[in-house]
Amino acid sequence: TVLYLNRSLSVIEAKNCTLRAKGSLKFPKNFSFGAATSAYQIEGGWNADGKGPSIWDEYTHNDPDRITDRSNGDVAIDSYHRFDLDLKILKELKLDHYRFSIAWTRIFPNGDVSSKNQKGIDYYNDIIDKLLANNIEPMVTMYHWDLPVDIQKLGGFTNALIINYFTAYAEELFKLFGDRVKLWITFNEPMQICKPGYSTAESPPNIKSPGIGDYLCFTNILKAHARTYHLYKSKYVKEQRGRIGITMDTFFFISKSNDKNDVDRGMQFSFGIIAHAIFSKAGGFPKVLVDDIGKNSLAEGRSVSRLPHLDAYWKAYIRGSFDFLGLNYYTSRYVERPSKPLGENPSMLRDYDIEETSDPNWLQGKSNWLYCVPTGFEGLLKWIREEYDNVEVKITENGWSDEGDLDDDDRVSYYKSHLQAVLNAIHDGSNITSYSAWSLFDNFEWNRGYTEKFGLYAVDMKSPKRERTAKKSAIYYRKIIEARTLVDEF
Ligand code: PNW
Repeated sequence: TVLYLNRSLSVIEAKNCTLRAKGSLKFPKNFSFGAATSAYQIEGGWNADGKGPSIWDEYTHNDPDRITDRSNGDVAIDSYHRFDLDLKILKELKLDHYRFSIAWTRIFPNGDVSSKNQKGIDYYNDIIDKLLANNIEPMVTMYHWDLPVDIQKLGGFTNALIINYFTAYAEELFKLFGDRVKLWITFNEPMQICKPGYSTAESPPNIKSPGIGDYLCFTNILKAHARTYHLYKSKYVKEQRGRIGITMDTFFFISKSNDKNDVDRGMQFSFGIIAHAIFSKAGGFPKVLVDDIGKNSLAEGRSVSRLPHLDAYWKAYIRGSFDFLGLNYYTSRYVERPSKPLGENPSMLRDYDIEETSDPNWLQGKSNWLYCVPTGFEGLLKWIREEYDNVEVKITENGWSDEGDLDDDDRVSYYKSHLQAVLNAIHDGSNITSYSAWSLFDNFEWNRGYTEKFGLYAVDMKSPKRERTAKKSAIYYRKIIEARTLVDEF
C-alpha cells in the first residue's frame, strides 16, 4: 500500500497555503498524532449482522438525488469487513492513535437498550483489541451523525428524551469498552448536527425549523453531553481512568477592519453556542446570544426567547463537564456586520447578523466551503486559549479535499501549514496535546458522496476489495510522525 518508498520527496508549497514558523519545529514529547474516520463514512455493512437503520441509511435510500453522485454508505470503503487492512495502514503510518466512531445502530439497532446486538459489539471489540495490541490508542466518538431511525421518530434532537436515550447508549459503551478505551468524545460537531439537520434541512433529518429546532437541538446536545460526562465521573472513571470531551467545529473569523467585536460575535454564534456553556467560567449560553435572540424573539411577538433558557441547575451541571476540548478546524472567513438583515425571519442566520466572505487569493479545495487559511487556525487556537483559560485542546479533525490525485501536493501544503499553526500556538502557550488528520481514507463525504476526497489513502471504489493506496501526503505525515518534527524532506 505504500508508494514512493524508494524516492525522496520534498514539500512543494502551494501559493497562499503557507505559514511562517515562530519557534521550534519539534512537537512536544507526548504529542499524539493520529487520523480520523467515522462509521457511516467508511464501514458499509449497513444492514449486516443485525445493524439497524440510521437517518443516513434512510435518507440516502429514499432520496438518492440529494447526493452528488447518487451514492450512499451501504458498502462505503467496506471497513466493516476489512478492518485488518485498515490496521495494516494504521501501523504503516505509525500513528499514535486512531479516532473512529461507533455506530449506535450496531450496538442498539433501534436505539433502545432493549435491542442490544452482540455482533455489532464484537466488531468494535475486535477493532479495539487489535489497536491496543499494536500500541495504537483508540479515540472513540460516540455519535458521528448516524442517529437510529426510531429515535428520530420521536423528534431526534428536538425531543429532550434524547438525553436519556443517548446516556443509556453511552453507558453501554462504558460498560462494554471502557476497560480498554480511555479517550471518549460524546458528540462530533453539534453545529453540523443542528444546523443542516434542524435549521436549513440540508442533511438528515432534514427538518426545516430555523431559529427554533436548531436551538432546541443545541440545548439537548449540551444536556446529553453533560449527563454522559457526569455518569462517567460518578460511576466509571475510578476504575476505568479514561478522559472524556466533546468535539466542536468552527471556522475562524477575520475582520478586515480589525473589529474584535465582529470576530467575537462570529465565534460566539458558531462555537460559543456549545463551547461557552461547557468551557467558560460563567457557563450558560454566551451573553450576546441570550441578549440578541431574546430581543429578536420579543420583536416577533413572543413572550419567551427562541433560545431555550438554561436554568441555574443546568448551567452549573454543564459548566466544567470536560477533560479536554475537541476541535475540528478546516477553514476561515472574513466577517463584517451586514447592511441589510440576512436570512428569513426567524432564523439562526437572522440572529447571527454577520456576513461571511472569503478571499479570492485563498487556495481553494474541492469542497466549495474549504480554503487554506493557516493563519486562521493559529488565530482560532489563540482565541480558544484566551477565552477558555488555556483549556487542553485535542485537534480531532483537520484536512483538505481534492479530486483524488496520488500526488496530492496541495494536501501536503495544507498539512504542513496547519501543523505549523499548531506549533506556533504551542510556542505561544497553547495546551495542544493531540492532532488527528481528516481523513485516513477517501470516504463517503455526506451530500457530496465520493466526489470530494479528504484521504491520506485513496480507495479503489470500483474494486470489490476496495484496495487502499497511500498518497504523497500519507508518506509526508508518516515522516513527521517518525521525526516528531515538521520536516520538509521525506
Ligand atoms: C466534518 N463546514 O464536517 C465532519 O466531521 C466529517 O465527517 C466530514 O467528512 C469532514 O468535516 C469534511 O467535510 C464538516 O462547512 C463539514 O464548515 C462541513 C463543515 C465543517 C465540518
